[in-house]
Amino acid sequence: PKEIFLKHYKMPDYFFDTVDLKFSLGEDKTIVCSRITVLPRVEGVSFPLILDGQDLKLVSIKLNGEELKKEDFVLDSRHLILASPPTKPFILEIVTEIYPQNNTSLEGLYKSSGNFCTQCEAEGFRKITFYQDRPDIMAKYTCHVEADKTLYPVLLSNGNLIEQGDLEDGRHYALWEDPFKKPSYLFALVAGQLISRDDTFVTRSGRKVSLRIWTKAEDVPKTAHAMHSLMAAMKWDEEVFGLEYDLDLFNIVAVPDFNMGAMENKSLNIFNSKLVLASPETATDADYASILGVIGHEYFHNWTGNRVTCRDWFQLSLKEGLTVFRDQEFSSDMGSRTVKRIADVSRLRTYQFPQDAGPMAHPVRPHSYIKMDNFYTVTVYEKGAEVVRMYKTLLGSSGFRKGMDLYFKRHDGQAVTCEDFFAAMRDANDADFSNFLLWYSQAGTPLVKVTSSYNSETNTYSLKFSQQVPPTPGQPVKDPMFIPVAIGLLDSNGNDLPLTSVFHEGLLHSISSNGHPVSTTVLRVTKEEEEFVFHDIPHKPVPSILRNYSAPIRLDSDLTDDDLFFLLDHDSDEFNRWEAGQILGRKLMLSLVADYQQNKPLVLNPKFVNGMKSILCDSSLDKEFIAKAITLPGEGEIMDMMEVADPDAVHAVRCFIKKQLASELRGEFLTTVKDNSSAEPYEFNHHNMTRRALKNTALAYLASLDDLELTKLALNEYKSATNLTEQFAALTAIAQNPGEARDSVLADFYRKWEHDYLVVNKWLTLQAISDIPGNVKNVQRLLNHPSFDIRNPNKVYSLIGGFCGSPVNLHAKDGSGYEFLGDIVLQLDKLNPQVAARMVSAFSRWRRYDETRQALAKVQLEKIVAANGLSENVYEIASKSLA
Ligand code: B3K
Ligand code: ZN
Repeated sequence: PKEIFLKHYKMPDYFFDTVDLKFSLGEDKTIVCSRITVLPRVEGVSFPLILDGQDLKLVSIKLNGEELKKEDFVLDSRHLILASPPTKPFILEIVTEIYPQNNTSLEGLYKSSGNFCTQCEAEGFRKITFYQDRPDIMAKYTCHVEADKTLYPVLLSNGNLIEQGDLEDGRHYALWEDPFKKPSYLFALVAGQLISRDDTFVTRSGRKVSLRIWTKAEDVPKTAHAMHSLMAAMKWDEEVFGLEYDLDLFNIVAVPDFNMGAMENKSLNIFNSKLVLASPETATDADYASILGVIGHEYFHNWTGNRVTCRDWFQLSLKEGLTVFRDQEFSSDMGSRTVKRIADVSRLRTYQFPQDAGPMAHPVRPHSYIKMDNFYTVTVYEKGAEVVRMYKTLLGSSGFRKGMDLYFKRHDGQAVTCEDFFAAMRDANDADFSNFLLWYSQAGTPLVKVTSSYNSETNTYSLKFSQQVPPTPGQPVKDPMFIPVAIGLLDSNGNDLPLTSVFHEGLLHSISSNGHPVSTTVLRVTKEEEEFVFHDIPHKPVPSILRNYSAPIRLDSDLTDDDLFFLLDHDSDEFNRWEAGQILGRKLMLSLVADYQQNKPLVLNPKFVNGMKSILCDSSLDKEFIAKAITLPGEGEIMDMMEVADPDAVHAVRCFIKKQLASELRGEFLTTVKDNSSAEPYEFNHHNMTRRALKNTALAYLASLDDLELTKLALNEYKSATNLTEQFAALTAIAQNPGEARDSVLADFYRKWEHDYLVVNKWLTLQAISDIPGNVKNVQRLLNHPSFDIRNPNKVYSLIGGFCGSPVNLHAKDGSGYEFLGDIVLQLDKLNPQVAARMVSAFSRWRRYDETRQALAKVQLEKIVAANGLSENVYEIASKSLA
């Protein structure tokens, strides 16, 4: 396999101006004709024209109308090369044959439950026709689609429908024209039996946009929330960024077979149906929230990604980091900002930190890849979004907006780089960003240590920072980064102290806004070691550091437990209140893990119980915030902090604390469940959602006690629930404990929802992720369950992905989890390399475990790498994991 490097980027020698595509869709083959106007970059000089192509049967190729003969071009398994094409503009016409009905990779043109659909990002267009399949080739497309009218009554592609009609033999056609230049990865085609929910959005400049969400007929009622989300997103982008939609039609199609969440093809978004379909009975609050966020995300790409796209795939975060940031902000504005921030930071910690500390660690802008699909990662997306957020933290809302405006002014219609975004932010604000660009090129999570001291004679308070960026593959030594640290200081009553000035590098800087002191200031930490001294601080404060998580770092401070309990109670920055609880939770869990490993009895610190109790009973707090604040840090997070990760100890300790809290706060939890029950019909709004979140968290605590009365309570909740959020939470609560209640309620749930594959997938996950010892056997059995299908990515993510989410069983000491995963990865790889690669990633941190586990995991990785015909996708991850 060949590695591709950012530093080898070269401008293309030929540009494509217009592309006219013609698809004749059929049951045993599809014929694709493409007619491209090619413009040499430098006229008069001849270079070879290299077209990408994969799994294509070439039927014919013509240049300026003349059929080319075998000796006029070179064809290998990945390319079609014209050695010396004309040095003036010319027309290339290529006819290929493809077989979508056999395409299990779900990349290129394929079939999903009888319908045709496409997925071209990153490099799937080359599975449709020969093309320069790279994002800096931007062309205007037309697309003519013809197919059997009965089987495929709906024919969709990008842009505007300009013609349609009937043909002979029961066939019909549609001709689409997209007026905007686009890279091939944004091309889309859908054909099939689909019905749409229609609505209209009028943009603020008065353009009437038809909105259509397509799905199979019986699911149309479940698209109301998606439509509502789309309209909210369109409005929000106008209000917050001044960005309007630019065509008269916007289509979304929901398909059941899709490798990822969704795809932002110009004016024809294609979605995994689990991110479109929702009804109170079949989707949870979490599903409703994801749908809102992802519909927003794909819509926002119309500007950040489509109108301004990436020069090359290394720049992926240019569109993804920015668009994730935009969808995070959108969701924050639609719900609770703090809770959304907590959820996003948890996600970063749970998934991105481990990636950044493992063999697949890569910068937000990777330096190289074997298979681009492997770099649609939490680093490029979520850490990338944190990088965008830092610009905003540094520039403020209006400065950030100025930067965005300049970015679009300069680059609309172009394929650009991360530096271009950086330059727009900098130039629009005349900002000094020193070494900020390192965020794009250095991998690893910076570790920042802070020590504090108070001087009562001078009334000064000093914070000393030191930073270190850990080595990552290919980057043994790092430079210090530019880290914005938002700070507040609390007085002894827990109020924010006014901040007036700070002494730094020999200068006293005043900090104020319009002449008034502020309660939060952003320090710019740029050196390995650095001190900031606050003046006019009348007594020793408690510092609130990294407010709202102002930079994607690990923070290590000298705050005492008392300080942390104080912050948990008082910090005006709600994010840091949650964070204080989490730091306490992490410390507690780590010390109990040590006790457990030394066979000491486990005892829970009463202060922690009290802290949790006061949060739980604080009626002034947002209920979802309470639910988050009383949830312990995840097992992975704790394992990450250990020298040698010990899944059994961490799991035992987390269960112990959970049960201990449940039994000590039993009365409070029972009241919480009672007070937050409601018989009102389901509504997805903040008030009801937070109520359900808190109730469900309390119920999970209670049911962990495995006591008859509480199981009955949960069973009653299960039976009386009128929506999936509460029903599934009750099921999950009951399923914690093996036994009769669990078995019968799981069986009941399946009987009830057998007909709804999205609900059944949750049922699969719930069983797969179970910590019941030896659960690998159940998962193996479920592989043969009628509801499972290894060709459907959602089912694989539910069952196999679910199993990987259970550390005790994946890392079972007898190696059974590893062996199971190793076998299934090889089986998947033959069908769908992208999905297989996602699953093999669960092995990547094998070196974090003890020697016995390491040896067992290594055997599986070696088995995988040695397999015949292994895909590049899986090879890249498995071989890098072994390196
Ligand atoms: N841009 C797509 C992801 C494509 C993944 C290709 N393997 C969805 C998104 O991020 O919006
Ligand atoms: Zn995206």
